[in-house]
Amino acid sequence: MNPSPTIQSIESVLVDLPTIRAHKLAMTTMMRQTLVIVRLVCSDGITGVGEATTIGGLAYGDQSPESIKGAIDTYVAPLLIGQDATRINVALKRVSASVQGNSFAKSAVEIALLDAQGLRLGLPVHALLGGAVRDALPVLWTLASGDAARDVQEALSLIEARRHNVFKLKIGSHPLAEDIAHVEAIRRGLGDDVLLTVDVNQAWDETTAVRGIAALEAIGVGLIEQPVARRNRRALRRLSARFDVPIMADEAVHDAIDAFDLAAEAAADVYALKISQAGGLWPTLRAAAVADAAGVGIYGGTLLEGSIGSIAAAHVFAACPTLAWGTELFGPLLLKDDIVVQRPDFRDFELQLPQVPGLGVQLDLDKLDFYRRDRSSQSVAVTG
Ligand code: MUC
Ligand code: MG
Repeated sequence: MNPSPTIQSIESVLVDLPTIRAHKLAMTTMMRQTLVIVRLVCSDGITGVGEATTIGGLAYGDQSPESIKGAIDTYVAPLLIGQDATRINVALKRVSASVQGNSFAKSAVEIALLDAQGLRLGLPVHALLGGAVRDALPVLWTLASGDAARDVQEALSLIEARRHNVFKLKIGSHPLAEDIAHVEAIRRGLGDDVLLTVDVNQAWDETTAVRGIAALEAIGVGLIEQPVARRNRRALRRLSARFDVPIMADEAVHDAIDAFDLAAEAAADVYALKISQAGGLWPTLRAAAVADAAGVGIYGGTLLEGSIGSIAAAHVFAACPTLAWGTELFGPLLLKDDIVVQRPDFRDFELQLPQVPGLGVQLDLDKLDFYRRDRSSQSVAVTG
């Protein structure tokens, strides 16, 4: 019998891609997205790819693209070189024993290991996770240009193109009355039949949230995401108890332990699960299992990953037994260009799950070369 393949090298590359338009969130406005791309080479000649992203450097969370790359290069990779590439649980346990936190770095490497293992066994990544229970995933679109009229036009053309029919609005950066007027204008423009959700990205205090959610409920908004600070679980619980409209935890729920703690307090009706906040695909499944056990709805969240990260997320959300609230895995569509050979397939309001071995996404090495930050041409490519 052949000896098990080992991990030979792990490379991480920062890639800056321009967005198709400004993307305005409560804490930052994005003009570009940075991907941390991982290439993991094994002794049997197989290379797996992984990815992690965040939003706005350190504006969204406490791990930046640069810190993710630093954690991988300096701490995670040296622990894994020479380890059995097929015993992914052993490899990740070894990392966790010596690396606290850093869920994004762990997730990117776990994705690359699963891609490699899928390629090796001839199985799609979802099959390694127990198998998909759906072959395509509903994907909403975030209207975040900052301009209500432009948002309405954008939504109408996406409905017409059968790409998205549910829309999330980013609010929280303006005075409450302005934000409510913005949501009302979009509701008027799209009519009552289109499901609208809002994401406050932690921007409100509890009293503002009480007024804001009451107004949004009256407008017919279908879901309220992370209205208050991530650590203010008690406020989240009081808001969930007070209002009929479902309240979704996002920044407040990273992993299975958060999922358990929030469920124990009945603090949220829905969880937005994100692969890198959870620490990878298996940790996402573990958080989803807790949500299921607690009767909490699951929503496939994004940190605006590119094609590799979004498809990795698609494999895991396809494998979740329940997914009551669909997904927002539209990250690749927000990017002007890509670094993969074939971009993900979005049609009929859904993202199609690749059914080929591994993730089913192949890096375009020329494009990677062009957009990698450590090339001097990069600064020219993304400015302006
Ligand atoms: C977030 O907080 O949900 C997801 C979609 C989007 O536009 O921003 C992200 C982050
Ligand atoms: Mg959110």
